[in-house]
Amino acid sequence: MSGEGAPSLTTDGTGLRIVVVAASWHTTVMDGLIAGALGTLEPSGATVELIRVPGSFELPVAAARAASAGADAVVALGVVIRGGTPHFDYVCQAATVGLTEVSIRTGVPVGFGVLTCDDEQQALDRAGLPDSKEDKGREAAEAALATIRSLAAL
Ligand code: DLZ
Repeated sequence: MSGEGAPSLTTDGTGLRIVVVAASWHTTVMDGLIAGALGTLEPSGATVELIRVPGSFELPVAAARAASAGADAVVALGVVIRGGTPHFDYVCQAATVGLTEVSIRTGVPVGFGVLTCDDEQQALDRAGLPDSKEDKGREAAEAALATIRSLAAL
C-alpha cells in the first residue's frame, strides 16, 4: 500500500482524552511511532495517556479497555515483521480485526498505526525516524482526532 495520497487532517484535540496503546516488539521502530503520535497529540490540546502492552496481539484488549474507561479515541501502535512461519499472518489478523471490532462495537475511533512489514527496513521507512520516508504514528494520531470531529458532526 502506498503512502501517497494521504490527506491533511485537522488535529485540534482540545478537551479530548486520547489513549495511545503501544506494543513493545521492535524497539527502535516503536520509539519512532510513539514519538510521532505523541508529537501530534500533545500539542493538540488533548489529554494523552500511553499504555504499553507486550505485542500487537494484545492491542485490541487494551484498546477495548481504554474505550470502556472513557477515552474519546485510541491510537494503536505496533510493528509486526514477517518471519518464516504463518505466525505473522495470525498476529496481523488478530490485531487488525480486533481493533476494527473494538472501534465499531464501542463507537470510539481507533487510529490504526500497526505496521505489517516484510522486513525491518520497511518498518524503519515508516517509523517517523530522521531517515524515514513516512510517519505512521503521526498519521494514526491525526486520523483518530479527525474521526472524533467527523463523528461529532453526525
Ligand atoms: C510472538 C510474536 C512475534 C513472533 N512477532 C511479533 C512481532 O513482530 N510484533 C509484535 O508486535 N508481536 C510479535 N509477537 C508477539 C505477539 O504479538 C504476542 O505478544 C504473543 O504471541 C503473546 O500473546
